[in-house]
Parts: sequence; C-alpha cells; structure tokens
Amino acid sequence: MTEDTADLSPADRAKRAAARRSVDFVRDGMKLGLGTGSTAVFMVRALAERVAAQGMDVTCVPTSEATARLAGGLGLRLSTLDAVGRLDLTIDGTDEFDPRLDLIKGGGGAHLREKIVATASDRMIVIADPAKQVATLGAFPLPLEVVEFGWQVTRRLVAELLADHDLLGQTVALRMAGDAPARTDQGNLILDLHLGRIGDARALSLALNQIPGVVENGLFLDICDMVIVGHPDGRVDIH
Ligand code: ABF
Repeated sequence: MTEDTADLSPADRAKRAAARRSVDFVRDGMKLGLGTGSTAVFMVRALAERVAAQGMDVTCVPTSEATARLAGGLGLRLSTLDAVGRLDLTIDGTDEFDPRLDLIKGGGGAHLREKIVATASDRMIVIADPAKQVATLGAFPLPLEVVEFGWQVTRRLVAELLADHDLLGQTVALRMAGDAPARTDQGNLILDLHLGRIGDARALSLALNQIPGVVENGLFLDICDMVIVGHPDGRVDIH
C-alpha cells in the first residue's frame, strides 16, 4: 500500500518523510521496537511495506495497544518485550528534542512503555517534523504517569518539588479525555507539567521519579541516538 501524499498537511508530509527514511535503518532479522503517535503510524506503514516487498524477517514489539493493532493489522509479526529480551532498534516519535537529542515524550500518553522499550534497545531513532526541534526542553508540557491511588497527594508533592527546582507557579494539570480523566494503557492517570523551560532536566527527572506515586516521567535523557527530521518537500535532516 503506497500512500498518496496529495491530501496530507505539510506537517504530515514532513512526518511521513522522516518515517520513510527511518525504515532504511531496518535490517533483515532485526527485533524492533515500534513507537506510538501520528509520526509512528507513518513509520509502521512504511515498515510493513518494506517488509512485504523485500520478504524481510523482523519481529516487532509495539509500545501501545494502538500500535499493536495497526502493526498486527498490516501483517507485521508481533512479540512481547519479555519474549525477545533485547531489541536491535526502536523507532519512535517525540514531542520535543533538543541539541543533545534529549526528548520530551508522552503527549500521546504512552511514554512509560516507550521508555521501557527504548531502554531495552541497542539503538533508538526518533522521527520528527521540524516543529519538534527546540533549544531548551519544556515548552511542551512534561507528562507524568501516576497511579490513581492518592493522586491528589502526588500532585501536591510534584508541585512542591517544582518549587524546590525554581519552577514555582507552574501548573500541574490532570489530563482529561472528555469529561473523564485520561487513562494510560496501564490504567494509570497522567499529570501534565506546564513548565515553560526545564533548566536541569537530569535533576528534575531523578527527583520526579522518587515521588512514590509517580510511575515515570516523559523525559528521555541519553536514550536517543539519532533524530531524523522530515520536511514537507520530502527532504530529511539527520541529527
Ligand atoms: C509518541 O507520540 C509520544 O511519545 C509523543 O508524545 C507523540 C508524538 O506524537 P506525534 O508523532 O503524533 O507528533 O511518540
């Protein structure tokens, strides 16, 4: 199945260009982590096309139920992380990346599985449109997956921690899906931290994850090896 690009927005053409380039890095026999989000959708489609056209043998571990449905429906062989143990490559989208290739992810609510899968991979390639590139992380709200039990206490502890990190006055919002709280694939809640600018991402990430009700934050630090940025005209830049 080859997609027609005529109806795509410029941002989607950029995402598609990055996605299509990323599957050039897939080799026969690889165990792959498949990301989540609209850019990852283009990648899964491109991967399925390439695997079918070249008769490649790849095994895929999806990072969300949505990606599992898409990839399985396109005929890609799926497995679980525990069954394969270690992955050769994960390809995923992002919400922001900075010059160090540090990321904010989790706008799609899948950052916990995405971080587990990326960390279990020898290599992580991120695919992005130009809007994702920033000088300093933090304009995009930082997602925190939190357990429901005591979540309001967790939110207060997070707010106090932000004050300690000179991020006083920033908001910590429960993510909603219509009238109800949004739920992750694990059934947990998401707090979005509107920070504006994150000075010391490493210190913040460590401190957030020490709060007992926090399952995982959306900072991906020293995990990504390459970012492919697509452009609407089909060009790509590699960082
Ligand atoms: C996933 O999808 C997320 O970690 C990130 O939040 C989001 C990016 O979405 P999109 O590709 O739709 O911009 O990769």
